Amino acid sequence: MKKVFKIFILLLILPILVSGCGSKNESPREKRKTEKKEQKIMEKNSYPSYNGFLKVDGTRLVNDKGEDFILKGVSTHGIQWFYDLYTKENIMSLKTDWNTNVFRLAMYTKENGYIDDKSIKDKVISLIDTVIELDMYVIVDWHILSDNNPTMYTNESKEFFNEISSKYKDKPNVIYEICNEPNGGTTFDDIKTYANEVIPVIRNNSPKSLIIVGTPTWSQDVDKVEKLNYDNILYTLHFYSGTHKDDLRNKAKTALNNNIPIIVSEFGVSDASGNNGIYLEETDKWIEFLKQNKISIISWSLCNKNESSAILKEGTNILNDENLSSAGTYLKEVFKNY
Ligand code: IDC
Repeated sequence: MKKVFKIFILLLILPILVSGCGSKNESPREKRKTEKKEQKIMEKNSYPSYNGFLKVDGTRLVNDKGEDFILKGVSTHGIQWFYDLYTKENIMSLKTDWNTNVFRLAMYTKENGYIDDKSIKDKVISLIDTVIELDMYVIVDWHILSDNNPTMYTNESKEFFNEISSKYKDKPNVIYEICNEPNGGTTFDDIKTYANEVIPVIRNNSPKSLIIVGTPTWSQDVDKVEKLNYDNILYTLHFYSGTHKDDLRNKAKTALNNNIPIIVSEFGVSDASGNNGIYLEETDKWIEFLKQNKISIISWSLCNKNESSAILKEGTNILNDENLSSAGTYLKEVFKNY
């Protein structure tokens, strides 16, 4: 009887003894539990409802509590071509399965984009609403490309951003990218002229908003940036790993040394055409460099076009593992570990 009682007591206190040691010497099960808990907190902490309006502090991106913050996510292809793919379900998969916290809306200005067809604005607004509902950040990208100099459509840009920033003035989710990729000889002075017109319009409506500014040579010359006279501005660097390597990373290093806050609001695992490759070893080098410097990253692109930077296989529509292209499979892992 006595022996049975002793065993009973031992069984009772054993878990306490084990868990007591746990803090220093956790069992694998306990460890998994703690990790899961930490993961949950991290996930919760990744979204706008926790982080609020993002801010720039030196070269750091921080949340409204001053804690380091990294945006990571995927860009649409041209909304004029692939709008039907950007369903709530697909964007939700990017959040829950891909571990991303931002979705970028590439609103082309030309190539049947906004300048040619203003009705695309309604699609952009509907997408912004969906992304906000999912508690993610959303980048509204004025996607200049064949119209190489942003000063070409300054008035249209002011009108567009005035409407969007007044509609979403209280929403920390919405981030403004005012000129995707200046090119064709556009200088930083041109960009400055344009930015000095557009930024005050946005800030007049939404003073705390985060704004991304493109840089010369398809958003590569971050080394040529002179800071604008506004708070909370990020300057963007775009790379495609098959084309842009050490030389461009060196520009990024120069920018950081010059105290210029940068973001990679577009990158591809293909070459600069959006096709060929894919170039995973080169992308790995980029990702390691960017991760070390806590730089935000957004990949090109969620579409099912027959080009190697596309995340979905041609002919598929639903963002699940089965439908991922090689680029998609690779990028999903990048985001999960970033
Ligand atoms: C590419 C698309 C391609 C499309 C082309 C022109 O992948 O399908 O035909 O635009 O519209 C960028 C641009 C981005 C480009 C991408 C790849 O921001 O619009 O998309 N790229 O060329 N800058 C460097 C590369």
